[in-house]
Amino acid sequence: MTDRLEELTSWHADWSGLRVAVLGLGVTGFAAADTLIELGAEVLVVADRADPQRANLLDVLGGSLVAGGDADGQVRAVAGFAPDVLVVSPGYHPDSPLLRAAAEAGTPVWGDIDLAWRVRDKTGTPAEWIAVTGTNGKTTTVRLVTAMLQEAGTRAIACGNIGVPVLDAVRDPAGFDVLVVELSSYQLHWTELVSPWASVCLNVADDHLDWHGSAEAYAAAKGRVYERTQVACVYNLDDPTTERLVRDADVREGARAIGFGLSIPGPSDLGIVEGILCDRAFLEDRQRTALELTTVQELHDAGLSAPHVVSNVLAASALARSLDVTPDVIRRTLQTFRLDPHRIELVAEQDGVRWVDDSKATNPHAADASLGAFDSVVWVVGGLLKGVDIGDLVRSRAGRIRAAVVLGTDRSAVLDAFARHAPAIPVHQVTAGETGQVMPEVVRLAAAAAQPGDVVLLAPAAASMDQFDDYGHRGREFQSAVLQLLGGVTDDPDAPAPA
Ligand code: UMA
Repeated sequence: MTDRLEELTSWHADWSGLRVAVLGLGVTGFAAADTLIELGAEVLVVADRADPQRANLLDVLGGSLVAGGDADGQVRAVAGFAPDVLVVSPGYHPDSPLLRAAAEAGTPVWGDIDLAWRVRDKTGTPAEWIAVTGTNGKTTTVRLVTAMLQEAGTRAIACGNIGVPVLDAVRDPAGFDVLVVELSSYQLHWTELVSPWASVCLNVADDHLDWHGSAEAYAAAKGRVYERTQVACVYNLDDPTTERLVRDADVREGARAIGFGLSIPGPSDLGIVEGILCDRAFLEDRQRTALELTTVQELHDAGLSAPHVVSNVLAASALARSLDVTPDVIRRTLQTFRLDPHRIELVAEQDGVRWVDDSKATNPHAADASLGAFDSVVWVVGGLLKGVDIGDLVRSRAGRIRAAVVLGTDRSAVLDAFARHAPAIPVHQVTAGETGQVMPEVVRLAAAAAQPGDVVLLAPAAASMDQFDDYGHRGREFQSAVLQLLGGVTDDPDAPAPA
Protein backbone atom coordinates (compact mmCIF):
# COMPACT_ATOMS: atom_id res chain seq x y z
CA MET A 1 0.00 0.00 0.00
CA THR A 2 2.87 2.40 0.76
CA ASP A 3 3.96 1.99 -2.89
CA ARG A 4 0.50 2.86 -4.07
CA LEU A 5 0.37 5.98 -1.87
CA GLU A 6 3.73 7.10 -3.23
CA GLU A 7 2.34 6.99 -6.74
CA LEU A 8 -0.60 9.19 -5.89
CA THR A 9 1.11 12.44 -6.84
CA SER A 10 -1.25 13.59 -9.59
CA TRP A 11 -4.95 14.29 -10.05
CA HIS A 12 -4.73 11.88 -13.00
CA ALA A 13 -3.27 8.99 -10.95
CA ASP A 14 -5.50 6.02 -10.08
CA TRP A 15 -7.22 6.94 -6.81
CA SER A 16 -10.13 4.55 -7.32
CA GLY A 17 -11.08 2.43 -4.36
CA LEU A 18 -8.50 4.07 -2.06
CA ARG A 19 -9.93 3.97 1.47
CA VAL A 20 -9.55 7.33 3.18
CA ALA A 21 -10.72 8.39 6.64
CA VAL A 22 -11.11 12.17 6.78
CA LEU A 23 -10.93 13.74 10.25
CA GLY A 24 -13.20 16.76 10.63
CA LEU A 25 -16.11 18.09 8.62
CA GLY A 26 -15.39 21.82 8.72
CA VAL A 27 -14.12 23.82 5.77
CA THR A 28 -11.10 21.55 5.32
CA GLY A 29 -12.71 18.17 5.95
CA PHE A 30 -15.50 18.87 3.50
CA ALA A 31 -13.10 20.02 0.75
CA ALA A 32 -10.95 16.91 1.33
CA ALA A 33 -13.90 14.50 1.27
CA ASP A 34 -15.40 16.16 -1.81
CA THR A 35 -12.05 15.97 -3.65
CA LEU A 36 -11.40 12.36 -2.74
CA ILE A 37 -14.88 11.21 -3.70
CA GLU A 38 -14.49 12.97 -7.07
CA LEU A 39 -11.22 11.07 -7.50
CA GLY A 40 -13.00 7.76 -6.90
CA ALA A 41 -11.84 7.07 -3.33
CA GLU A 42 -14.03 5.49 -0.61
CA VAL A 43 -14.43 8.12 2.09
CA LEU A 44 -15.42 7.92 5.75
CA VAL A 45 -15.58 11.26 7.57
CA VAL A 46 -15.32 11.37 11.37
CA ALA A 47 -16.06 14.54 13.35
CA ASP A 48 -17.19 15.57 16.81
CA ARG A 49 -19.63 17.99 15.19
CA ALA A 50 -20.83 18.33 11.62
CA ASP A 51 -23.02 21.09 10.35
CA PRO A 52 -26.19 19.58 8.88
CA GLN A 53 -25.72 21.19 5.47
CA ARG A 54 -22.25 19.70 5.00
CA ALA A 55 -23.45 16.35 6.39
CA ASN A 56 -26.29 16.31 3.83
CA LEU A 57 -24.02 17.22 0.94
CA LEU A 58 -21.54 14.54 1.96
CA ASP A 59 -24.35 12.01 1.93
CA VAL A 60 -25.45 13.13 -1.54
CA LEU A 61 -21.87 12.86 -2.79
CA GLY A 62 -21.63 9.30 -1.48
CA GLY A 63 -19.38 9.68 1.56
CA SER A 64 -20.08 8.09 4.96
CA LEU A 65 -20.12 10.03 8.20
CA VAL A 66 -19.63 9.27 11.87
CA ALA A 67 -20.51 12.46 13.74
CA GLY A 68 -20.34 12.82 17.51
CA GLY A 69 -20.00 9.94 19.93
CA ASP A 70 -17.08 9.39 22.25
CA ALA A 71 -13.45 9.07 21.22
CA ASP A 72 -13.42 5.28 21.65
CA GLY A 73 -16.41 4.92 19.37
CA GLN A 74 -14.75 7.08 16.72
CA VAL A 75 -11.50 5.11 16.98
CA ARG A 76 -13.46 1.86 16.58
CA ALA A 77 -15.35 3.23 13.57
CA VAL A 78 -12.11 4.19 11.84
CA ALA A 79 -10.47 0.85 12.69
CA GLY A 80 -13.53 -0.97 11.27
CA PHE A 81 -13.23 1.04 8.05
CA ALA A 82 -9.55 -0.03 7.74
CA PRO A 83 -8.34 3.09 5.93
CA ASP A 84 -5.27 3.15 3.69
CA VAL A 85 -4.61 6.73 4.78
CA LEU A 86 -6.02 9.42 7.08
CA VAL A 87 -6.51 13.04 5.99
CA VAL A 88 -6.57 15.32 9.01
CA SER A 89 -8.12 18.79 9.47
CA PRO A 90 -5.74 21.34 11.01
CA GLY A 91 -7.74 21.78 14.23
CA TYR A 92 -6.95 18.22 15.42
CA HIS A 93 -4.23 17.97 18.02
CA PRO A 94 -1.58 15.38 17.01
CA ASP A 95 -2.17 13.66 20.36
CA SER A 96 -5.90 13.21 19.77
CA PRO A 97 -7.08 9.60 20.22
CA LEU A 98 -7.73 9.12 16.48
CA LEU A 99 -4.20 10.21 15.55
CA ARG A 100 -2.62 8.17 18.34
CA ALA A 101 -4.55 5.13 17.12
CA ALA A 102 -3.41 5.81 13.52
CA ALA A 103 0.22 5.99 14.68
CA GLU A 104 -0.17 2.68 16.54
CA ALA A 105 -1.78 1.03 13.52
CA GLY A 106 0.89 2.43 11.18
CA THR A 107 -1.70 4.26 9.07
CA PRO A 108 -0.15 7.19 7.16
CA VAL A 109 -1.56 10.65 7.95
CA TRP A 110 -1.72 13.46 5.40
CA GLY A 111 -2.67 17.08 5.94
CA ASP A 112 -5.01 18.81 3.50
CA ILE A 113 -2.10 20.90 2.20
CA ASP A 114 -0.10 17.87 1.04
CA LEU A 115 -3.24 16.36 -0.48
CA ALA A 116 -3.71 19.62 -2.44
CA TRP A 117 -0.06 19.49 -3.52
CA ARG A 118 -0.53 15.94 -4.83
CA VAL A 119 -3.50 16.88 -7.02
CA ARG A 120 -2.37 20.36 -8.06
CA ASP A 121 -2.17 19.38 -11.75
CA LYS A 122 -5.93 18.98 -12.15
CA THR A 123 -6.35 21.76 -14.71
CA GLY A 124 -3.08 21.30 -16.58
CA THR A 125 0.13 23.13 -15.74
CA PRO A 126 0.14 23.45 -11.95
CA ALA A 127 0.20 26.91 -10.39
CA GLU A 128 3.34 27.99 -8.55
CA TRP A 129 2.87 28.29 -4.79
CA ILE A 130 3.94 31.19 -2.60
CA ALA A 131 3.89 29.97 1.02
CA VAL A 132 3.35 32.44 3.86
CA THR A 133 3.50 31.80 7.58
CA GLY A 134 4.45 33.69 10.77
CA THR A 135 2.85 34.42 14.10
CA ASN A 136 1.41 37.70 12.87
CA GLY A 137 0.81 39.50 9.61
CA LYS A 138 0.13 36.36 7.51
CA THR A 139 -3.22 37.46 6.20
CA THR A 140 -2.13 41.02 5.40
CA THR A 141 0.96 39.72 3.60
CA VAL A 142 -1.02 37.12 1.65
CA ARG A 143 -3.49 39.79 0.57
CA LEU A 144 -0.69 42.17 -0.42
CA VAL A 145 1.14 39.57 -2.55
CA THR A 146 -2.10 38.49 -4.20
CA ALA A 147 -3.03 42.10 -5.01
CA MET A 148 0.46 42.80 -6.45
CA LEU A 149 0.31 39.69 -8.64
CA GLN A 150 -3.20 40.48 -9.83
CA GLU A 151 -2.20 44.07 -10.64
CA ALA A 152 0.57 42.55 -12.77
CA GLY A 153 -2.03 40.56 -14.72
CA THR A 154 -1.22 37.22 -13.06
CA ARG A 155 -4.11 34.89 -12.21
CA ALA A 156 -3.47 34.64 -8.45
CA ILE A 157 -5.66 33.57 -5.52
CA ALA A 158 -5.24 33.88 -1.76
CA CYS A 159 -5.98 30.56 -0.07
CA GLY A 160 -5.17 28.26 2.88
CA ASN A 161 -5.58 29.33 6.50
CA ILE A 162 -7.04 32.60 5.23
CA GLY A 163 -10.31 30.66 4.79
CA VAL A 164 -10.37 29.17 1.26
CA PRO A 165 -9.08 25.59 1.38
CA VAL A 166 -6.15 25.08 -0.99
CA LEU A 167 -8.06 22.05 -2.30
CA ASP A 168 -10.79 24.41 -3.55
CA ALA A 169 -8.19 26.58 -5.28
CA VAL A 170 -6.55 23.65 -7.10
CA ARG A 171 -9.96 22.39 -8.24
CA ASP A 172 -11.07 25.73 -9.68
CA PRO A 173 -12.00 24.90 -13.29
CA ALA A 174 -10.32 27.99 -14.78
CA GLY A 175 -7.06 27.35 -12.91
CA PHE A 176 -4.53 29.85 -11.55
CA ASP A 177 -0.96 30.88 -12.32
CA VAL A 178 -0.06 31.38 -8.65
CA LEU A 179 -1.55 30.25 -5.34
CA VAL A 180 -0.64 32.52 -2.44
CA VAL A 181 -1.03 30.08 0.43
CA GLU A 182 -1.38 31.15 4.06
CA LEU A 183 -0.18 28.28 6.23
CA SER A 184 -0.82 27.96 9.96
CA SER A 185 1.57 26.09 12.22
CA TYR A 186 -1.10 23.38 12.48
CA GLN A 187 -1.05 22.87 8.72
CA LEU A 188 2.74 23.03 8.51
CA HIS A 189 3.01 20.32 11.16
CA TRP A 190 1.69 17.80 8.60
CA THR A 191 3.36 19.21 5.47
CA GLU A 192 6.04 17.06 3.84
CA LEU A 193 5.72 17.53 0.09
CA VAL A 194 5.07 21.17 -0.77
CA SER A 195 7.88 22.79 -2.76
CA PRO A 196 6.99 26.47 -3.01
CA TRP A 197 8.42 28.92 -5.52
CA ALA A 198 9.06 31.35 -2.65
CA SER A 199 8.31 31.21 1.07
CA VAL A 200 8.32 33.46 4.11
CA CYS A 201 8.10 33.13 7.86
CA LEU A 202 7.29 36.70 8.88
CA ASN A 203 8.09 36.40 12.60
CA VAL A 204 7.97 33.87 15.41
CA ALA A 205 6.61 34.67 18.87
CA ASP A 206 4.83 32.50 21.40
CA ASP A 207 1.38 31.40 20.26
CA HIS A 208 -0.59 28.15 20.17
CA LEU A 209 1.69 26.66 22.84
CA ASP A 210 -1.22 24.56 24.08
CA TRP A 211 -1.31 22.82 20.66
CA HIS A 212 2.42 22.45 19.97
CA GLY A 213 3.54 21.76 23.54
CA SER A 214 6.56 24.10 23.51
CA ALA A 215 7.92 27.25 21.87
CA GLU A 216 10.59 25.13 20.12
CA ALA A 217 8.01 22.79 18.60
CA TYR A 218 5.97 25.79 17.45
CA ALA A 219 9.02 27.45 15.81
CA ALA A 220 10.02 24.16 14.20
CA ALA A 221 6.55 23.84 12.64
CA LYS A 222 6.82 27.39 11.29
CA GLY A 223 10.27 26.61 9.84
CA ARG A 224 8.78 23.87 7.67
CA VAL A 225 7.49 26.61 5.36
CA TYR A 226 11.01 26.94 3.91
CA GLU A 227 11.52 23.23 3.14
CA ARG A 228 12.03 22.48 -0.56
CA THR A 229 11.73 26.17 -1.55
CA GLN A 230 12.80 26.64 -5.15
CA VAL A 231 13.75 30.29 -5.62
CA ALA A 232 13.51 32.59 -2.58
CA CYS A 233 13.39 32.01 1.18
CA VAL A 234 12.31 35.37 2.56
CA TYR A 235 13.11 36.06 6.23
CA ASN A 236 12.83 38.92 8.71
CA LEU A 237 16.15 40.70 9.48
CA ASP A 238 14.51 42.04 12.66
CA ASP A 239 13.66 38.51 13.90
CA PRO A 240 16.74 36.24 14.15
CA THR A 241 14.62 33.12 14.64
CA THR A 242 13.37 33.39 11.06
CA GLU A 243 16.95 33.54 9.75
CA ARG A 244 17.84 30.44 11.77
CA LEU A 245 14.82 28.63 10.33
CA VAL A 246 16.02 29.40 6.78
CA ARG A 247 19.53 28.18 7.61
CA ASP A 248 18.16 24.92 9.02
CA ALA A 249 15.86 24.26 6.05
CA ASP A 250 16.60 21.85 3.24
CA VAL A 251 15.91 23.95 0.14
CA ARG A 252 16.23 23.33 -3.60
CA GLU A 253 19.60 24.03 -5.16
CA GLY A 254 19.93 27.68 -6.15
CA ALA A 255 17.26 28.99 -3.77
CA ARG A 256 18.37 32.31 -2.26
CA ALA A 257 17.86 33.72 1.24
CA ILE A 258 16.34 37.21 0.98
CA GLY A 259 16.13 39.40 4.10
CA PHE A 260 13.65 42.19 4.76
CA GLY A 261 13.72 44.75 7.56
CA LEU A 262 13.04 48.31 8.59
CA SER A 263 16.70 49.46 8.36
CA ILE A 264 19.13 50.03 5.49
CA PRO A 265 19.23 46.89 3.33
CA GLY A 266 22.38 44.99 2.48
CA PRO A 267 22.83 43.27 -0.90
CA SER A 268 20.13 40.55 -1.22
CA ASP A 269 17.81 42.42 1.19
CA LEU A 270 14.81 44.71 1.05
CA GLY A 271 14.72 47.62 3.50
CA ILE A 272 14.38 51.36 3.99
CA VAL A 273 16.82 54.15 3.08
CA GLU A 274 15.83 57.68 4.09
CA GLY A 275 12.12 57.00 3.94
CA ILE A 276 12.30 55.02 0.67
CA LEU A 277 11.48 51.30 0.55
CA CYS A 278 14.19 49.67 -1.55
CA ASP A 279 14.85 46.32 -3.20
CA ARG A 280 18.53 45.35 -3.21
CA ALA A 281 17.81 41.68 -3.95
CA PHE A 282 16.11 41.30 -7.29
CA LEU A 283 18.38 43.29 -9.61
CA GLU A 284 21.65 42.68 -11.42
CA ASP A 285 23.95 45.18 -9.75
CA ARG A 286 22.89 44.71 -6.16
CA GLN A 287 26.29 45.65 -4.77
CA ARG A 288 25.95 49.26 -5.89
CA THR A 289 22.32 50.02 -6.71
CA ALA A 290 18.79 49.55 -5.41
CA LEU A 291 15.29 49.72 -6.86
CA GLU A 292 12.79 52.13 -5.32
CA LEU A 293 9.46 50.48 -4.48
CA THR A 294 7.54 53.20 -2.62
CA THR A 295 8.00 55.69 0.22
CA VAL A 296 7.00 55.65 3.87
CA GLN A 297 5.00 58.82 3.16
CA GLU A 298 2.99 57.06 0.45
CA LEU A 299 2.36 54.17 2.81
CA HIS A 300 1.21 56.65 5.43
CA ASP A 301 -1.26 58.14 2.95
CA ALA A 302 -2.65 54.64 2.33
CA GLY A 303 -2.97 53.85 6.07
CA LEU A 304 -0.12 51.31 5.86
CA SER A 305 2.58 53.02 7.91
CA ALA A 306 2.43 51.17 11.28
CA PRO A 307 5.91 49.55 11.57
CA HIS A 308 4.64 45.97 11.45
CA VAL A 309 2.54 46.75 8.37
CA VAL A 310 5.59 48.28 6.65
CA SER A 311 7.38 45.06 7.49
CA ASN A 312 4.57 43.06 5.84
CA VAL A 313 4.76 45.32 2.79
CA LEU A 314 8.50 44.60 2.45
CA ALA A 315 7.96 40.85 2.80
CA ALA A 316 5.15 40.89 0.24
CA SER A 317 7.27 42.95 -2.14
CA ALA A 318 10.10 40.41 -1.88
CA LEU A 319 7.73 37.55 -2.71
CA ALA A 320 6.21 39.47 -5.63
CA ARG A 321 9.65 40.48 -6.92
CA SER A 322 10.64 36.78 -6.93
CA LEU A 323 7.96 36.39 -9.60
CA ASP A 324 9.18 39.45 -11.55
CA VAL A 325 6.44 41.86 -10.50
CA THR A 326 7.91 45.29 -11.34
CA PRO A 327 8.50 48.08 -8.79
CA ASP A 328 5.95 50.22 -10.66
CA VAL A 329 3.22 47.62 -10.22
CA ILE A 330 4.10 47.22 -6.53
CA ARG A 331 3.86 50.97 -5.97
CA ARG A 332 0.52 51.18 -7.81
CA THR A 333 -0.92 48.29 -5.79
CA LEU A 334 0.07 49.89 -2.50
CA GLN A 335 -1.67 53.14 -3.38
CA THR A 336 -5.07 51.47 -3.47
CA PHE A 337 -4.59 48.57 -1.02
CA ARG A 338 -6.61 48.74 2.20
CA LEU A 339 -6.14 46.67 5.35
CA ASP A 340 -8.91 44.29 6.34
CA PRO A 341 -11.31 45.33 9.10
CA HIS A 342 -10.24 44.82 12.73
CA ARG A 343 -6.54 45.38 11.99
CA ILE A 344 -5.59 48.67 13.62
CA GLU A 345 -8.82 50.13 12.30
CA LEU A 346 -9.64 53.68 13.43
CA VAL A 347 -13.26 53.49 14.61
CA ALA A 348 -13.80 57.06 15.79
CA GLU A 349 -12.07 60.14 17.14
CA GLN A 350 -13.71 62.48 19.59
CA ASP A 351 -12.55 64.96 22.22
CA GLY A 352 -8.94 64.15 21.36
CA VAL A 353 -9.39 60.42 22.02
CA ARG A 354 -8.93 57.92 19.19
CA TRP A 355 -10.74 54.56 19.36
CA VAL A 356 -8.85 51.81 17.53
CA ASP A 357 -10.02 48.26 16.79
CA ASP A 358 -7.17 45.73 16.51
CA SER A 359 -9.29 42.75 17.50
CA LYS A 360 -7.08 40.68 15.18
CA ALA A 361 -4.31 40.97 17.82
CA THR A 362 -5.02 37.51 19.24
CA ASN A 363 -1.62 36.94 20.88
CA PRO A 364 0.89 39.06 22.86
CA HIS A 365 3.23 39.49 19.88
CA ALA A 366 0.51 41.12 17.78
CA ALA A 367 -0.63 43.26 20.72
CA ASP A 368 2.98 44.33 21.26
CA ALA A 369 3.22 45.63 17.70
CA SER A 370 -0.06 47.46 18.17
CA LEU A 371 0.89 49.03 21.52
CA GLY A 372 4.20 50.09 19.97
CA ALA A 373 2.37 52.22 17.40
CA PHE A 374 0.84 54.60 20.01
CA ASP A 375 2.31 56.69 22.85
CA SER A 376 -0.49 56.74 25.42
CA VAL A 377 -2.99 53.94 25.48
CA VAL A 378 -6.05 52.77 27.37
CA TRP A 379 -5.56 49.11 26.62
CA VAL A 380 -8.49 46.72 26.24
CA VAL A 381 -6.96 43.31 26.91
CA GLY A 382 -7.91 39.72 27.77
CA GLY A 383 -9.77 36.64 26.52
CA LEU A 384 -8.40 33.16 25.86
CA LEU A 385 -4.65 33.26 26.40
CA LYS A 386 -3.91 29.84 24.85
CA GLY A 387 -1.21 28.97 27.41
CA VAL A 388 0.90 32.03 26.59
CA ASP A 389 2.35 34.32 29.30
CA ILE A 390 1.45 38.01 29.01
CA GLY A 391 3.81 39.24 31.77
CA ASP A 392 6.70 40.36 29.52
CA LEU A 393 4.36 42.39 27.36
CA VAL A 394 2.83 44.19 30.36
CA ARG A 395 6.30 44.97 31.72
CA SER A 396 7.84 46.15 28.44
CA ARG A 397 4.90 48.34 27.39
CA ALA A 398 3.93 49.68 30.85
CA GLY A 399 5.32 53.13 29.97
CA ARG A 400 2.70 53.58 27.26
CA ILE A 401 -0.31 52.29 29.18
CA ARG A 402 -2.45 54.86 31.01
CA ALA A 403 -4.98 52.27 32.13
CA ALA A 404 -6.14 48.75 31.29
CA VAL A 405 -9.64 47.42 30.79
CA VAL A 406 -9.59 43.66 31.25
CA LEU A 407 -12.21 41.41 29.64
CA GLY A 408 -12.53 37.62 29.34
CA THR A 409 -14.27 34.90 31.31
CA ASP A 410 -10.98 34.15 33.07
CA ARG A 411 -9.21 37.44 33.81
CA SER A 412 -6.89 36.14 36.50
CA ALA A 413 -3.71 35.78 34.40
CA VAL A 414 -4.00 39.33 33.04
CA LEU A 415 -4.79 40.82 36.46
CA ASP A 416 -1.90 38.90 37.93
CA ALA A 417 0.49 40.18 35.22
CA PHE A 418 -0.46 43.79 36.04
CA ALA A 419 -0.17 43.22 39.79
CA ARG A 420 3.32 41.78 39.36
CA HIS A 421 4.79 43.93 36.58
CA ALA A 422 2.93 47.26 36.59
CA PRO A 423 1.09 47.68 39.91
CA ALA A 424 0.79 51.47 39.45
CA ILE A 425 -1.37 51.21 36.33
CA PRO A 426 -5.11 51.45 37.05
CA VAL A 427 -6.83 48.23 36.00
CA HIS A 428 -10.59 48.00 35.43
CA GLN A 429 -12.35 44.64 35.20
CA VAL A 430 -15.27 43.95 32.90
CA THR A 431 -17.63 41.79 34.90
CA ALA A 432 -20.46 41.56 32.35
CA GLY A 433 -20.70 38.01 31.04
CA GLU A 434 -23.43 38.21 28.38
CA THR A 435 -21.90 38.72 24.93
CA GLY A 436 -24.02 41.78 24.13
CA GLN A 437 -23.11 43.42 27.45
CA VAL A 438 -19.33 42.98 27.42
CA MET A 439 -18.34 45.70 24.96
CA PRO A 440 -20.69 48.42 26.27
CA GLU A 441 -19.06 47.95 29.67
CA VAL A 442 -15.56 47.93 28.10
CA VAL A 443 -16.27 51.17 26.30
CA ARG A 444 -17.81 52.86 29.36
CA LEU A 445 -14.79 52.00 31.51
CA ALA A 446 -12.33 53.02 28.77
CA ALA A 447 -14.08 56.36 28.17
CA ALA A 448 -13.85 57.19 31.87
CA ALA A 449 -10.11 56.39 31.92
CA ALA A 450 -9.09 58.09 28.63
CA GLN A 451 -7.72 61.63 28.40
CA PRO A 452 -7.21 63.86 25.33
CA GLY A 453 -4.32 62.51 23.25
CA ASP A 454 -4.96 58.90 24.30
CA VAL A 455 -5.81 55.95 22.09
CA VAL A 456 -8.33 53.43 23.39
CA LEU A 457 -6.91 50.30 21.84
CA LEU A 458 -8.70 46.98 21.54
CA ALA A 459 -5.67 44.68 21.10
CA PRO A 460 -6.60 41.84 23.46
CA ALA A 461 -3.47 39.64 23.08
CA ALA A 462 -5.85 36.70 23.34
CA ALA A 463 -8.35 34.70 21.31
CA SER A 464 -11.98 35.69 21.54
CA MET A 465 -13.92 32.44 21.69
CA ASP A 466 -14.65 32.57 25.43
CA GLN A 467 -17.11 35.44 24.88
CA PHE A 468 -17.44 35.95 21.10
CA ASP A 469 -17.78 33.85 17.94
CA ASP A 470 -14.40 35.01 16.61
CA TYR A 471 -12.18 38.10 16.46
CA GLY A 472 -14.43 39.67 13.82
CA HIS A 473 -17.45 39.41 16.10
CA ARG A 474 -15.43 40.86 18.99
CA GLY A 475 -14.33 43.79 16.80
CA ARG A 476 -17.84 44.50 15.52
CA GLU A 477 -19.24 44.49 19.06
CA PHE A 478 -16.50 46.93 20.11
CA GLN A 479 -17.15 49.24 17.16
CA SER A 480 -20.87 49.37 17.68
CA ALA A 481 -20.44 50.02 21.42
CA VAL A 482 -17.99 52.85 20.64
CA LEU A 483 -20.29 54.44 18.10
CA GLN A 484 -23.23 54.12 20.44
CA LEU A 485 -21.36 55.75 23.31
CA LEU A 486 -19.98 58.56 21.16
CA GLY A 487 -23.43 59.13 19.70
CA GLY A 488 -24.49 59.88 23.25
CA VAL A 489 -21.71 62.32 24.12
CA THR A 490 -21.22 64.14 20.85
CA ASP A 491 -21.32 67.93 20.81
CA ASP A 492 -23.09 67.90 17.46
CA PRO A 493 -26.74 68.94 18.04
CA ASP A 494 -27.81 67.25 14.78
CA ALA A 495 -26.35 63.88 15.75
CA PRO A 496 -28.89 61.08 16.30
CA ALA A 497 -29.80 60.33 19.90
CA PRO A 498 -28.30 57.16 21.34
CA ALA A 499 -30.44 54.05 20.86
N1 UMA B 1 -12.86 18.45 14.98
C1 UMA B 1 -13.03 17.37 15.83
N2 UMA B 1 -12.10 17.17 16.81
C2 UMA B 1 -11.02 17.97 16.96
C3 UMA B 1 -10.84 19.07 16.09
C4 UMA B 1 -11.79 19.30 15.10
O1 UMA B 1 -13.98 16.63 15.71
O2 UMA B 1 -10.20 17.71 17.86
C5 UMA B 1 -13.85 18.65 13.91
C6 UMA B 1 -14.94 19.64 14.23
O3 UMA B 1 -16.02 19.05 14.89
C7 UMA B 1 -15.34 20.09 12.83
C8 UMA B 1 -13.98 20.12 12.10
O4 UMA B 1 -13.17 19.17 12.77
O5 UMA B 1 -16.16 19.14 12.20
C9 UMA B 1 -13.32 21.46 12.13
O6 UMA B 1 -12.00 21.36 11.60
P1 UMA B 1 -10.92 22.49 11.90
O7 UMA B 1 -10.97 22.90 13.32
O8 UMA B 1 -9.61 22.03 11.37
O9 UMA B 1 -11.46 23.77 11.07
P2 UMA B 1 -11.78 24.02 9.54
O10 UMA B 1 -13.19 24.46 9.44
O11 UMA B 1 -11.37 22.88 8.69
O12 UMA B 1 -10.85 25.30 9.26
C10 UMA B 1 -9.44 25.13 9.10
C11 UMA B 1 -8.72 26.20 9.90
N3 UMA B 1 -9.06 26.06 11.33
C12 UMA B 1 -8.14 25.76 12.25
O13 UMA B 1 -6.97 25.61 11.98
C13 UMA B 1 -8.61 25.61 13.68
C14 UMA B 1 -9.09 27.58 9.41
O14 UMA B 1 -8.28 28.55 10.08
C15 UMA B 1 -8.78 27.68 7.91
O15 UMA B 1 -9.23 28.94 7.43
C16 UMA B 1 -9.48 26.55 7.17
O16 UMA B 1 -9.11 25.28 7.72
C17 UMA B 1 -9.09 26.52 5.68
O17 UMA B 1 -7.73 26.21 5.51
C18 UMA B 1 -8.93 29.30 11.12
C19 UMA B 1 -8.01 29.45 12.33
O18 UMA B 1 -8.48 29.84 13.38
C20 UMA B 1 -9.26 30.70 10.59
N4 UMA B 1 -6.71 29.16 12.21
C21 UMA B 1 -5.79 29.30 13.32
C22 UMA B 1 -5.19 30.71 13.35
O19 UMA B 1 -5.16 31.36 12.30
O20 UMA B 1 -4.70 31.11 14.44
C23 UMA B 1 -4.64 28.31 13.14
